[in-house]
Amino acid sequence: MGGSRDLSDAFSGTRALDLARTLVAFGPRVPGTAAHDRAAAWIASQIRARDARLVLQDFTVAVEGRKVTCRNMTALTGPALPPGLVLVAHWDTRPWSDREPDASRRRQPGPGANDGASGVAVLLEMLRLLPRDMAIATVFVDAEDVGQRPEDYAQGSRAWVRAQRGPRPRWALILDMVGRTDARFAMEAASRRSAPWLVERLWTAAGRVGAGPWFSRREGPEIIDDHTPFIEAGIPAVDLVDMADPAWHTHQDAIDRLDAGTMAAVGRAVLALVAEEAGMEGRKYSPPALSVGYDAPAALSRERSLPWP
Ligand code: 1BN
Ligand code: ZN
Repeated sequence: MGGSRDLSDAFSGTRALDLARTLVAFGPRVPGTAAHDRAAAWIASQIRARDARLVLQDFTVAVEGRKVTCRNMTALTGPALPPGLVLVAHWDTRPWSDREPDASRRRQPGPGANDGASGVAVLLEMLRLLPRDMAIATVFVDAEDVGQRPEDYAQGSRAWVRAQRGPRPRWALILDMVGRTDARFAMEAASRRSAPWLVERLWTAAGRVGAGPWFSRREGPEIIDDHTPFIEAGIPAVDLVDMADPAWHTHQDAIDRLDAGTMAAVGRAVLALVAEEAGMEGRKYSPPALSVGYDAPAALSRERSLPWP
């Protein structure tokens, strides 16, 4: 996309949606299943294709009394320094569909399209574009959603934070459930307490790139999610999360409910924030030349029909 006006403008919502479709097609990414392992291998290959340095972290969690192996995958870009910025999405799928209206299906996992795949897809599309002159960790965490009790949630991000050495990152931004048609992001309460300045900067950046309609000024409730371990470790962290998805933890959380426009709004808002950090706001932008050819999917020609200014 040589013709981009600036960094955020280079983000393609259709590419992100295609990435989410590929990920969801592996089947529910429940730790301990073959679909989970195949999805991990695909995410790792996507990270490598964007010329990032891949760091794997394996750990075990207990799901219904069974020990299963989980895997965090970190994509490091920019200089070999401790990352100043951390971008996070969970890639696993909840083993159960607790909120499914049909009680007979509650013990089976749902597709995890918005819950899991949407954040991964937005981060993978961003990873192609991130400026390579800043040390950034883009982290695909596992085992966010194996919880029954509060302390069982966010185990992957807990393991990731625990393994960090060296200076603390400036901030972390978590993307969770960021792809639904009609998504409206409220300001999650723990994020506002942890980093009100970062919430403000992200919401302002969203307004600048035309993503304002997706970002509500309403204060949402506090939740436990992947921002929790960061905040507990003293790292300012914000969870951009759609807490009002009616398909959440049901079998309806499927790919057909995701929307390229929402994903573009999120990707562009976050990239505008990153551009601000990198002091490249408003500058004309060329994406990094990747050594592995990034396939330009047919999707790009469809991009023009996106409902986007
Ligand atoms: C996110 C995805 N979460 C679970 N699956 C955490 C969460 C908790 C999200 C409460 C919304 C409300
Ligand atoms: Zn969930």
